Amino acid sequence: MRSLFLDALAGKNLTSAPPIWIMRQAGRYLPEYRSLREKYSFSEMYHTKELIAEVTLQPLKRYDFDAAILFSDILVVLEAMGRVVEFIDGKGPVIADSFSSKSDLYTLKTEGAVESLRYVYDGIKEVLPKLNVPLIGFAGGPFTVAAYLIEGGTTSSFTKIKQWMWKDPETLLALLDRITQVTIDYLHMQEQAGVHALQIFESWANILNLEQLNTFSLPFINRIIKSCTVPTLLFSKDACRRVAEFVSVQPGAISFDCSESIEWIEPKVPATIALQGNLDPDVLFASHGVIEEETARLLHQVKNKKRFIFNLGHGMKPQMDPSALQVLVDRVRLGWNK
Ligand code: 1CP
Repeated sequence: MRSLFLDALAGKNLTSAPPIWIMRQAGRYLPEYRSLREKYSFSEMYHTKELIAEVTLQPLKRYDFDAAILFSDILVVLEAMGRVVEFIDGKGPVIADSFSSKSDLYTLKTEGAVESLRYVYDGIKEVLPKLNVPLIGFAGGPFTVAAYLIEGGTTSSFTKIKQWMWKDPETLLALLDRITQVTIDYLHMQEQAGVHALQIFESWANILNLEQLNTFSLPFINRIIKSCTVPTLLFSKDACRRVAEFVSVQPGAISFDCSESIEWIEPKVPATIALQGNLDPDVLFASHGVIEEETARLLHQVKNKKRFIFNLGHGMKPQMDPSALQVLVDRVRLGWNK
């Protein structure tokens, strides 16, 4: 197996180019994904091992990526805990029986809940023999998963979870503890199926102030990271704002957004933690010439870094053109000496 990605996580990439994979590399910007979606719902797709494998492989058939990411979603953990998660086109996820009172704590399954996620295990087993690069498994950070459960879906105001934080933090902490237990079991299951690394998507940690981050997010992330045996990568929106805090939980890598340069980030991160990122995703809306220039600019900043993984500051958007991503991947392959 070619493994520039694992080499970079271990601080052993001695080539003149970093490994590359892209967040949301599988998904709606790909015409082949959209044509599968005409036949199947998103839910059918992530519950079916053959389709999990097919969609995981779709971006790798087009692009010379150094890692695959499992096709699934962070909200499957809520399904395992007994909630119904619906993905509605144009609206996003909806959890009808959201978390609204303390007694809901006792309706959430924890012990053995992960058994109902066996289809993810089967999907990993299905795709692994077809891959010649490492497979990244993942889960949501407990705070982020709790936010979807409490808000009942996507939100920009987070009014309900903020009320829990201020009115009844003990209940919120008990909920986070339960989600953490299932998440640890779930990641353990992915490791047993054979994933090579695990990314934790604590996407919404950016809405927390420092004290809240240290109360409602990091202790749970810390437990998760400590329980993993394969390398971990930690993602949050606006990670540049919280470098020291994310360093404190010692993931194998931190995925950074594009609000600061690698030169600004690097001295704040110990050499034992890999950096992942951090090209502005919207660069992919620019001309091919500008994509090459911006990619080269980042490559020159990471010259000779053994622990760097090329990615976007956040993920692909459905409106992006697959040919723009090809230009970016080709430029990364040329490396930092060009
Ligand atoms: O076809 C469709 O309509 C489904 C679109 C889609 C896809 C392709 C959703 C719905 N999820 C996914 C896959 C997915 N989600 C992956 C694997 C594929 C890949 O990355 O290549 C991963 C890692 C995720 C993770 C995920 N889901 C996150 C964390 C990452 C991030 O972007 O912050 C979050 C927050 C979700 C929730 C989610 N899933 C889907 C939607 C529309 C949403 C809501 C997003 C929001 O609230 O803004």
